[in-house]
Amino acid sequence: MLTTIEGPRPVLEPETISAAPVRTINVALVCKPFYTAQWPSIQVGLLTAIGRQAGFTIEPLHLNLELAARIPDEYEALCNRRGHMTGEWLFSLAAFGNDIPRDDQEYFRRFPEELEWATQGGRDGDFLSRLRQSIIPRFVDDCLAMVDWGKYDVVGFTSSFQQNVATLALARRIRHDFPNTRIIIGGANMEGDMGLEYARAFPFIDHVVIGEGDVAFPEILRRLSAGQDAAGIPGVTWRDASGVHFSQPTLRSGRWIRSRSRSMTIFSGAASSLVSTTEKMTCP
Ligand code: B12
Repeated sequence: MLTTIEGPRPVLEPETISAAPVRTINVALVCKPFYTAQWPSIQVGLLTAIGRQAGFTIEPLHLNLELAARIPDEYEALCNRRGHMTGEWLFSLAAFGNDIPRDDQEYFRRFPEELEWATQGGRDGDFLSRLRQSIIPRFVDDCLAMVDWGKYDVVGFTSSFQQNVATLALARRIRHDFPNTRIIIGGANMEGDMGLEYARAFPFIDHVVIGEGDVAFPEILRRLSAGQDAAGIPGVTWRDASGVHFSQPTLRSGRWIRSRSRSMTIFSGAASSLVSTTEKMTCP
């Protein structure tokens, strides 16, 4: 089934790209499960390159590979299973602990097709329970321990598909142990109202980037490197005593063109390297 974004996503004017950083800051860009282990995250790769080009120290961390290595026979199947977003549920205890029901049987009772799917694939409910109750909480503990998070001024997470709960699980722990580290989240799961609501629901998220990060991300870093806050950057949420705020980016002029394959529609702006060819594009 093909899915399409309704209407154009916000794109920033290229002129809003700012000058070089004022001081060096260290940044980690993190990819969490359940992102495929078959190819690297294009989001992390792109933003790492953009951030480095702007003069920042960016380290890409594909932590999804760590879980893939622990459950090599099941990992891709879990990435590809949409169903009731069982991948998200598997991280729920690690993310929310005692705030949510610990009992797995209730989930299986409500969503028997998830159990059927596991059984058909040669797994069973016990395996899913073991993942949720022990393998995944230990994986999140290890993610916290295996990286020196204290050396980063900013930790950015990318989240699409079933990466949200894994992202929240680690981000919360990093904020707890390293309160001065800024947490930024972007990606398809943060589009539109979803991004605003995540920012409101989880105070440990400093900024959500809603829409493209090509301009907004280096601008956040530049502000932070100058000792300023990131309030008011178009496409980025920020928080103050009165709550979470967001400034809507303006659309650059351009036009939509339909490709010959008819599988995608491309936004073609006026001769800019920032033109995104992925906007309003369906999944191939
Ligand atoms: C290519 C593509 C695929 C490919 C590859 C996906 C992949 N794993 O990389 C394939 C064909 C495999 C695929 C499959 C599916 N896809 Co698809 N896919 C796309 C597509 C067309 C482009 C994604 C992309 O690579 N963009 C390029 C990157 C660079 O851009 P980006 O992701 O938008 O990232 C930018 C911002 O989000 C932001 N950002 C991202 N991360 C971060 C992090 C930080 C710190 C910051 C500051 C900013 C930031 O900055 C980035 C650069 O500007 C999008 C639609 C679209 N137009 O975006 C759908 C899309 C991602 N797919 C979608 C869906 C639903 C699916 C399927 C479930 C479809 C299906 N029915 O099977 C499957 C799921 C696969 C799975 N394993 O779970 C949805 C995702 C919805 C969601 N909330 O996650 C999208 C958004 C389409 C839609 N509008 O519904 N897909």
